[in-house]
Amino acid sequence: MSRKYTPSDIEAKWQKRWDDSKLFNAERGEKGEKFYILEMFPYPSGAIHMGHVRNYAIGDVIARFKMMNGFNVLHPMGWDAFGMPAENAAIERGVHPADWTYKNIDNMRAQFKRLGYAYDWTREFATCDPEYFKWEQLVFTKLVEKGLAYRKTSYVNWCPVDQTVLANEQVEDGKCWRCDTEVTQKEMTQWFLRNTEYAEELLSGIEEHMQQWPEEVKIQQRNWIGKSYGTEIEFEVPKLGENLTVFTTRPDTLFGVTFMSIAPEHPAVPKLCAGTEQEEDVLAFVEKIKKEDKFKRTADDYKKEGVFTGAYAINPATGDKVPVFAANFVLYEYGTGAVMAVPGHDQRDFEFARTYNLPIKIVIQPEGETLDPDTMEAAWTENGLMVNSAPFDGTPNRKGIDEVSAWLEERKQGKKTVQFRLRDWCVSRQRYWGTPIPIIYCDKCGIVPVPEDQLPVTLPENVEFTSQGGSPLAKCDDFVNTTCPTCGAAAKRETDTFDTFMESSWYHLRYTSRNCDSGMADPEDAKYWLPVNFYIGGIEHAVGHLMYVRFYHKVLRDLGIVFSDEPATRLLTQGMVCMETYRHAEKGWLFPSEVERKADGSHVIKGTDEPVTVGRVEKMSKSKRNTVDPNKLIDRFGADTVRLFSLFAAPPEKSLEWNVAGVEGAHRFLNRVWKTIADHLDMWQQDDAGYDFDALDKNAKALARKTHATIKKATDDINRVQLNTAIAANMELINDISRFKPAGEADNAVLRESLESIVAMLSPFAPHITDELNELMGRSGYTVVSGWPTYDEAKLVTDTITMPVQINGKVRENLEIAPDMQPDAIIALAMESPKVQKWIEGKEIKFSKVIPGKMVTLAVK
Ligand code: ANZ
Ligand code: ZN
Repeated sequence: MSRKYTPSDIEAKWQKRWDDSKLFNAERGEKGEKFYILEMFPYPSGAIHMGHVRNYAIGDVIARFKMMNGFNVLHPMGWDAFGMPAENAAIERGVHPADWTYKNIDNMRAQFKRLGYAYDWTREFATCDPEYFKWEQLVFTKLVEKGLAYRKTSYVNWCPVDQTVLANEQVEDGKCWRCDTEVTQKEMTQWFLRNTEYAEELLSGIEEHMQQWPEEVKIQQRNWIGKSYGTEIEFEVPKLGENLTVFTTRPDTLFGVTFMSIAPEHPAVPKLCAGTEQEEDVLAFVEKIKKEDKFKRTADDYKKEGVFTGAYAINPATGDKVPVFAANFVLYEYGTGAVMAVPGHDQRDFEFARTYNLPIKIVIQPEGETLDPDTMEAAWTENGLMVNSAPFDGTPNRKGIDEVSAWLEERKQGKKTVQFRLRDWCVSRQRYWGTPIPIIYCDKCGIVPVPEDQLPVTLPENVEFTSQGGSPLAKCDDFVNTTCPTCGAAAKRETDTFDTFMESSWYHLRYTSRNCDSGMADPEDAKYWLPVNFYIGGIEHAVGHLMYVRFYHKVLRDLGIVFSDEPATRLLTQGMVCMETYRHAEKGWLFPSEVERKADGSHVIKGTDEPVTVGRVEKMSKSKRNTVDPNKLIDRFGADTVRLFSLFAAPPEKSLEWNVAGVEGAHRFLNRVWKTIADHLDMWQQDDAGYDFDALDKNAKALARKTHATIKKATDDINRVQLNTAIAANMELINDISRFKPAGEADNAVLRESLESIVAMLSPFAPHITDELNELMGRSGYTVVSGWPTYDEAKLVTDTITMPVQINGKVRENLEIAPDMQPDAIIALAMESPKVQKWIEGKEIKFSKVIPGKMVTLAVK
């Protein structure tokens, strides 16, 4: 045998064998409990990066570990294939998005295969396959029928660069999640899904079903759903001839209202100012604010501005007449879009009142203090006793919240309600490379969902891609012009496509039933495999994808397509892969491969004296050039090393700092495992003699114990997804193995057990080398099949201690005992020892005592 570990000799060979033997193909109902592990599928950008390697390696370890433990594992992979980069490539390079995408998929699939991930490739699909999105279109038409999908004209987030609408979840700090451009607001007619219908269940599901999700994700989801208990209060507005309703969480402050604020987009605004001298100013202000980003408008440091509308409202509690302002910080979509302003007790109202010289009235008095409206520097937002509030004076304000609500309800001036921050999901996008929205507009019949027998609605091929903006489909007459499915008259197709998050909302379902041609999935498949037992992906999806997929799953449940309440039982959010950054004064960011470290520790551009500054450790990104190409690493070290390093360098949830030394360390470790086994290969030529643990000498016992302790630790660690410490435990084990010098058959058996165990335990992490070693040891089959090693509790007992037995002042025996042995048991053990017996036989025991951890003393006569 070749004594040298050469990954390139073995990795492709094993990948082919796994493929040929369909080792990772899952079948429903095979024996063993089902275990569905899923990692968020990649966008086919063309090349994998270290973030992919790590993410998918984490999932692969869990998948293989579960296979070894007898589970029926489903571990699929596919492609989140629609999206903007394909379309941009078409604009910039003239390649068709489909060609670009499928070519990238081929590249990336090959790269994934090189990493030896245990996927069931028979279940692979790309979301741009018409046989995939066909079912999404069909479900959408059902949602239209059920009223869960609807069309609405509203102000939506608009990215001027990508020339498309964005969902709220896709706006980060007022910027487009893709291109970082400031988002503006645009009035458009769009399709929405009624997420808000499920708000309550999305919230309660967090408590009921998501015990195994990271706290951080749950907090973000709770805030995003934003349930708020409050009261709607009616304010009469004489000028309107009708009421304006406000939503407040603080009815206890009702007597302190000194003005009202209303969202500039509120339809009442033009009526409020009609005919007043302010009319023009108000309408100009409205136009200005409509274009502003809604998210910025809610920020604490956002400058509060407004204009008096010229109209007044009547406070239902006091009868006071208060001015109505259009104010930029009031959002039209939240609550009722109108707010009763209490500057004494709400900070935003306070700032607004100070700016526009509006009165401030104190209605909550802190105990032992008197607030002065003229001099106070901030609103009093804490608790206190109600004052200036007629029937409620002296009531603690917390109690007042309920009492004022009840009082208003009695007077029919208000009612308790619940508000959610969650908004319906805008799913229309003005792009080409997405799922066409299966709707036809007919002058006679109106909105007509495309009937099932005409699905899928596919994308036309010959479309012109320009950077001019506007939906490419709208310019494609062949696509747009069609006939009405209901009346046969000429009609037009919807030209928007779906948000790509629609496709990622049900891919977990499709994997369970990849070839189903009667719907999204065969109900038996969905029943058997779902929910996903273990889901892995980035925390950045906390309120985007991870909300959508939960919502959509519930919708599918209510359509009878899935049978669980939630898509995934357990979620792990993996950390980022980070690396040092390098920068040259003129050339800017440099790739690590362009930089050289000199002996004195300084950095220069390779082969020159030009100094390079080493910057912060940051998430690997193309823009900062702090990336390493996994392919080059695999060429050099093999896939097993790359996998092992990405798992060893940090716990899965934490960010990982990439470094060469770490990769080399992982490689050395695998080499050492290889060499140790290669050195002992003749051992497997003989029968395994086995060993009697109790009869082993001290060294052999220690190694056997170490082996079993390592199995226990690795098992527990992998179950807790502490993959780095599971690897570390095996590194310790190989150290102990190297030091062990077997003498005799029993010792050989101990060593053999250690080596076989280490191969099995490393198998999920480094599957190629372990399958090769397994075969070299003469064991047939694959390590994932031969199973995970088990440990024997009896062999785990921690080291014994030596306990001298003194008889009449002289040490006559040394007992080996467990450190936690009880005194009575120690004395009994001592008495049984032949050496002790010799000295006490026929004598009377006058005295016996155990000095814990030290010795046993006996006095005999
Ligand atoms: C009077 C008041 C007095 C308020 C006070 C607060 C403190 P959450 O917890 O987010 O539900 N509000 C209501 N609708 C709004 C809108 N569309 N845009 C901006 N602000 C709005 O907060 C509810 C509170 O936010 C409401 O209670 C209202 O101000 C404001 F001492 O009403 B409050
Ligand atoms: Zn028609």
